[in-house]
Amino acid sequence: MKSLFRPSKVPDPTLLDDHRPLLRSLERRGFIRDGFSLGALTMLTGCAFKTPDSVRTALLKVSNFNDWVQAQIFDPNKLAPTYPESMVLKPPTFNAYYDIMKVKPVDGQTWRLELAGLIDNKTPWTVQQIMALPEQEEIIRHICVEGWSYIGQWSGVPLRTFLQRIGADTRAKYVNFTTADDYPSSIDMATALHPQTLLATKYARETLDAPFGYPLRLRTSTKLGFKNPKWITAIEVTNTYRPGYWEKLGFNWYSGI
Ligand SMILES: Nc1nc2c(c(=O)[nH]1)N[C@H]1C(S)=C(S)[C@@H](COP(=O)(O)O)O[C@H]1N2
Ligand SMILES: [Mo]
Repeated sequence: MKSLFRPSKVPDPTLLDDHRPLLRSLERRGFIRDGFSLGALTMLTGCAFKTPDSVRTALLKVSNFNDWVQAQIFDPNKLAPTYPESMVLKPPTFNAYYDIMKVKPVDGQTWRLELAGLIDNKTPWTVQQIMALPEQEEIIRHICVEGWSYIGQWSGVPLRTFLQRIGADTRAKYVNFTTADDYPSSIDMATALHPQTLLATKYARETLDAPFGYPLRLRTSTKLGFKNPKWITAIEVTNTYRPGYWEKLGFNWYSGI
């Protein structure tokens, strides 16, 4: 319960409570520390906060600044750590914005990967065609903002190779993904071209199981878990920013590791 008699000069700490995901996102990337207070936000932004909305606006300002900082320092050629096969978790840990029992498996027979935007050849792809592409394998850590992680073994065509194959304009700013479960997601082109960014079709050398994104999902080594859309149905190359599922809820878009 909020105290009705809180002295007005002391910021109300419950004002931060509605913004935990955004705060965790900022904390995760080291921009703010655990225990970040309203007092600290006041100093950072020079504003006095009285309403949850004003707090949210200030946090988003910090978050956008952080996007910019991260984009400046992100090195598209820097590789994330990889791990030995003995450390791979089988099966992987499931997560989505709903329970695993609610997963609706994708039918590989009728599935097509649609292409849109700044791409020369927009012919849709079948599962067989995707599986026939050159494959790369990597064992990397998956980190979820919710505070857990695991080491996974993924294979599939590097997104960079795929974008070249379809004649995508790699000077465009964004690669946006549409998924079968209505979970839009968007990454910057530098991440799309990163040598460890895969369109994954396999986990631990086996075709992906339904909960983990069959037939096609993204695996980035330099982004948080939520930037790895599963059950991809369309890829768009564009200069138009389209916020993803979590970004619409206030998470930071860049979300690099
Ligand atoms: N289509 C889709 N992709 C998604 C999600 C989702 O809800 N829908 N959740 C994301 C989140 S928050 C995480 S942590 C990872 C979990 O991937 P995993 O189940 O393979 O470990 O998937 C990401 N990709
Ligand atoms: Mo996540």
